[in-house]
Amino acid sequence: MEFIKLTEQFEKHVALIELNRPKELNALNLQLMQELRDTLKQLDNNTEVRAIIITGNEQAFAAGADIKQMANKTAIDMLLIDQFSTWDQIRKTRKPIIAAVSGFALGGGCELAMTCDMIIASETAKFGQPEIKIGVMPGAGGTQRLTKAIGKAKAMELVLTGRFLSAEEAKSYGLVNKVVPVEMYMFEATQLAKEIAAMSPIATMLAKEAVNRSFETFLDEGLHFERKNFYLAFASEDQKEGMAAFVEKRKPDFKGK
Ligand code: DAK
Repeated sequence: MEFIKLTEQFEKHVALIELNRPKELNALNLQLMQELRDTLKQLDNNTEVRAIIITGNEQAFAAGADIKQMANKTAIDMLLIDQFSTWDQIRKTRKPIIAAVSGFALGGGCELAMTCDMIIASETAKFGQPEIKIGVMPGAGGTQRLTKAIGKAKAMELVLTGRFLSAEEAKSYGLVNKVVPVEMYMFEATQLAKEIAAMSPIATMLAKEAVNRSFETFLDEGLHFERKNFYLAFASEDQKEGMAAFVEKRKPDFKGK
């Protein structure tokens, strides 16, 4: 892999993916996105991995899709490349993904962070959908996810002006989980990943799926879906272990079975 650095055992049950095109501020070209998709698929199938962190570097999480690669494409080129199937695969990752964001998270970079399940940001993080400034609009979920995360008025402002949100603003609007000094964001993301990785991976997977459902459906269907996953959790050994451990006043040892 050229543009993705993978550390499969970054911490116990935690994998780290680093976007690695630093000179281009991690602009997301097609190859990088395919490598990211394949890596996430591999980690999703690896039972040792229970949580995933995606990060860039201090300067940039990702400054968007690669404008130079897109500049001369026609609508039919875009249709045939079918980047959406790559993005859909990322969205379908069943294990929890934490975005550790420092510096620019713009356009596709912001959309990628929002496709993750949680965002830990450094104080230097800047979020935005500046596509309007180059004559297009968000294409990987930005108009939908940003609006759901921060509300219509603010999302409309960002999408129509291309303005950036500072990390603190992003936190005040509920886009990010936590903002910390730049030297702490990887530590915080790792702590969160470790905490999640200590839970039953089966319950985690079912719960992630159910929370995501709330974005995709009406309440009645969402509640129905949640109920099915709740029952399903009772088919796992982890449920027996978790509840037995509570009763016996000890720490549970989840096996992912
Ligand atoms: N693409 C290609 N190269 C980029 C880039 C990008 N998005 N962003 C930065 N770079 C490159 C710059 O060209 C420069 O390269 P050299 O000129 O040195 O060769 C290098 O990174 C450093 O950038 P700057 O010199 O510009 O650095 P500054 O600190 O002055 O400015 C900046 C940083 C982030 C404000 C600026 O680089 C900037 O405005 N970048 C573009 C931000 C942007 O417009 N992003 C949105 C792109 S459109 C889809 C999925 C996704 C998308 C579309 C469809 N499908 C599933 C169909 C997404 C679209 C987008 O993201």
